[in-house]
Amino acid sequence: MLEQKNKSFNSLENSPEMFSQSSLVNQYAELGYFVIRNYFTNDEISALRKVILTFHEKWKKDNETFYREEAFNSSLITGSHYLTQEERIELFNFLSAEKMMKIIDALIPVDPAFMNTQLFFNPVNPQQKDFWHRDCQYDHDIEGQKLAIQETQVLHLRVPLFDELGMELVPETHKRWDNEEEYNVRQEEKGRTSDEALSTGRKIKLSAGDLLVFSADMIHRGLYGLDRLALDVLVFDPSGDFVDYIDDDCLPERSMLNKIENPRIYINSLNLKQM
Ligand SMILES: O=C(O)CCC(=O)C(=O)O
Repeated sequence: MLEQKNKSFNSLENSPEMFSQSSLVNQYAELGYFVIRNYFTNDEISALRKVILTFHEKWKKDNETFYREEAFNSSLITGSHYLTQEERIELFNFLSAEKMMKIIDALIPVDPAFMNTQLFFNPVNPQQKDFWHRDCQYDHDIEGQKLAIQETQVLHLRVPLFDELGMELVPETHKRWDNEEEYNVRQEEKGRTSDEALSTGRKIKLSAGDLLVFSADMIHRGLYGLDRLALDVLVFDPSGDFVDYIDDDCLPERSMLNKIENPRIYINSLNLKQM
């Protein structure tokens, strides 16, 4: 199934029956993202939705003011605070299933490591606007951001649990710096604001069951609307210095590893933490 050639490189619309790993790698290298439509079955998404909604309801109660006033995501979903051991194992199994590893291994062939999970939803406050950013801008000054996009590799794998407006991405910015319009909007310079439209943006509508893979450091924004609830898993190339981003509590305990079918990605993270 994977060996069949992708019908059109530029369409970026891959179906589970019609993609090859090498075409996905090429699409990612060229543009910084790709989508596989209907990658997950209804049963897989229903089971995942159940665990994630359990997390989300408890998280919202526990973070009521933050949720009401400014939140648009939560993180640390695999941690022990809101989910039982069984629920966590189910989630660990989904995130490291062969289906996911096929994609992750194609893009990060040597020892890919699990970093974190995030859950994106609509802000309660309608004044909050979706905003352009590169993930690395929260850790680096401008020169550091320029280096980050050349040197490091963090993948977002987005699994929408409901149909959503999706993401808007600026193709190729995983490997190139901002043009003037992008820079002024993203950095809110020269009177521009980060929620303004970018002429280079490409909207990617997503449905439950799709998988969107994109580079964390490309220019992107989530599009608020519909009933969005999207689970993102972040995975990194161990040659980058990201070990401090891993929360111990979000990794499986050693005793859980034998209940996870394919625990390699977590073992890689545990090994990095011990170095
Ligand atoms: O969906 C969103 O609101 C933002 C998503 C995002 O920025 C990310 O996944 O890094």
